[in-house]
Amino acid sequence: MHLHKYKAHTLPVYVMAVLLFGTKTYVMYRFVFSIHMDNVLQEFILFINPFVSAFLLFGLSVWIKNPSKKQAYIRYTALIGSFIIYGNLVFYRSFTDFLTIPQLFQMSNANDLGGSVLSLVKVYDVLFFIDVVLIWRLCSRQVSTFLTPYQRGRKMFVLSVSLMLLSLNFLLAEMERPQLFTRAFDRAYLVKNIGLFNYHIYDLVVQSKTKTQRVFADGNELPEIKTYMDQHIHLDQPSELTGIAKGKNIIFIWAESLQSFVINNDVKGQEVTPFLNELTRDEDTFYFENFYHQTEQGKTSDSEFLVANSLYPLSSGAVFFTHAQNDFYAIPEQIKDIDYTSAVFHANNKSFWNRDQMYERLGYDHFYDQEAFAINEADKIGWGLNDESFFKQSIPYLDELEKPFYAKFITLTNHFPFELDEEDRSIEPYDSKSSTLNNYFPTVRYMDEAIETFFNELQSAGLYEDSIILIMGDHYGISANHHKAMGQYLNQETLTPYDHIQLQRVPFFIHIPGYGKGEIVEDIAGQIDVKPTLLHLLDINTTDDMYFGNDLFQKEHKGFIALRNGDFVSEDYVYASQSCYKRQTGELLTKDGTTPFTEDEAVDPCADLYDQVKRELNYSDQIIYGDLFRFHDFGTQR
Ligand code: GP9
Ligand code: MN
Repeated sequence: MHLHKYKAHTLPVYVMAVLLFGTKTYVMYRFVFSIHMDNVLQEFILFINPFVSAFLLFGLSVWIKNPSKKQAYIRYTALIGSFIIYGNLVFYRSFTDFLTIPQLFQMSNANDLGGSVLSLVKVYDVLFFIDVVLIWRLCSRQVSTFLTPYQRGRKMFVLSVSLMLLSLNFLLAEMERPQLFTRAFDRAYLVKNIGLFNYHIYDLVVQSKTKTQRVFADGNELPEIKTYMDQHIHLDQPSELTGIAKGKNIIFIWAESLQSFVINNDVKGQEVTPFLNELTRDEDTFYFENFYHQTEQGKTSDSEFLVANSLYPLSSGAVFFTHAQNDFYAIPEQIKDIDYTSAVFHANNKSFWNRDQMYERLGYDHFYDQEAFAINEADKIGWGLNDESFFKQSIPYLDELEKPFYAKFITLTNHFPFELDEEDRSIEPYDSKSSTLNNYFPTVRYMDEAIETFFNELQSAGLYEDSIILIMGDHYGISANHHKAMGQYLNQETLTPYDHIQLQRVPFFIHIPGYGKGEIVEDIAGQIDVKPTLLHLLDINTTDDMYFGNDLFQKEHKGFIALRNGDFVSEDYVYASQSCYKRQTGELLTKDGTTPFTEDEAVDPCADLYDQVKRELNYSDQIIYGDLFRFHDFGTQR
């Protein structure tokens, strides 16, 4: 009896607290929040994380000498920790999302929640505090463990173990989701990989960095940027197309990972994209064959940002995450003035890329996320609902939208790792050592067919005639890691930096039913140009606006397309990996910005543009970091 008692006392209270609080946290993550698990590694991380975090938190108590302070620390850590999890749960019940620091300070959200908060609290929720009660009581009973202060060695040991466990957790998280910390992706991913507490700390760091940069800006930076724009970007000459979309619905299809190299191309004798190929030749369609994506780590969300604002995304992280509190004057907000309704359709988790918050900021009226769709097992491919079913299920919603509308459809099936069951394939994969490239072709074809079906469905629903349909590839699907296989496909021994840049072309189509004078446009173009082009099609006056893009239908162009890493393309040159190439031939002109290879190029022909590109990217960054649009008057349409 005595021995038993002694044994029970050998387990220090903080360790008991770790076990109790850790178990509670795990049970809540796994069974109360509906966090979706994709694989065993995620399951494992989710299992260890609550204990790792709890060990770090409660383990700190060994440093406190005073017994009553130590007792209070353990008790209040358990209590406050539980309230943090519980607060998230209440929020989650209403928004299926985790709290962010900005939201915590946003009254509008609190009001949304205010009235219904009681309905989100359940009687059985008291069970989530059982561990707190137990820890509280343990603290008073096992007083003896509080009396003996720990030796320095023991303290260091506890701290080292916590930090090692934490590093292991982060390492596994990074393995499960490379670049998790720089790119963030999705709050649900962050929480399941690093836990709620670490997620809140991460969010705090990101948001404070953003806030500090913002505080130091006062709007004095704007005149210089505006002067630059006035000098280089001329948007005041109407084109033949100006106003053609006035009053029409805009249907904008974001084609996941679609690159231009598949257009009018085949694989093993089979056309890859028969429908899109037909569109390139269609008389109602403009096809931009030298259109570049300009995205970075924020991938799809970066392309959305580029199009909505005609600003560049950031060189690291996803601006959708880091600057979702900024003032923008994005397309959806702008077109409200001409009575357009805006909506996004995307059958994924709404917090992916922080879309739910960013869309509100950009002024979207509706967001049909995965909850708006029935996602049966049979209709799932890869990341979720297949494109066919996605489009089909969207039609009734689209039909109900108030007209005219601006509706964006983000597809999902053609996403890495390009999974598609054999029976769903219309063409065979390619044969190379890269299964990624091999499988890309059948999923691209799948998407091509889904888009064709969507066109037909729009026609049957009577939505086609009165609409203008845009299709754009969001970013590359095949990364530079697959260059060897890509070289084999393109019949090239090696791919140079020039080839790499040319592979950053993504298709862009503007389809205007009944127009009759469409063509293939050879001019260089990029995602930065979509906004001014589209606004002019809608006949919106853009003189007071701030853009870095051109109207693709106007004669005068800025003359280059900047990629986010500083590489660029002009009508004559391609600049990549510190080298200047002739755009039409790929001939290497200068290397490392210094050595001209040809006699007639006395100086590096890319040098001037190089400086301008740097300058422009820097201006765009300044606007985002300083939240400078809050100081700009966007004129009458605001
Ligand atoms: C996720 C989808 C894909 O919702 O947009 O994102 P990506 O990985 O392509 O950026
Ligand atoms: Mn994408």
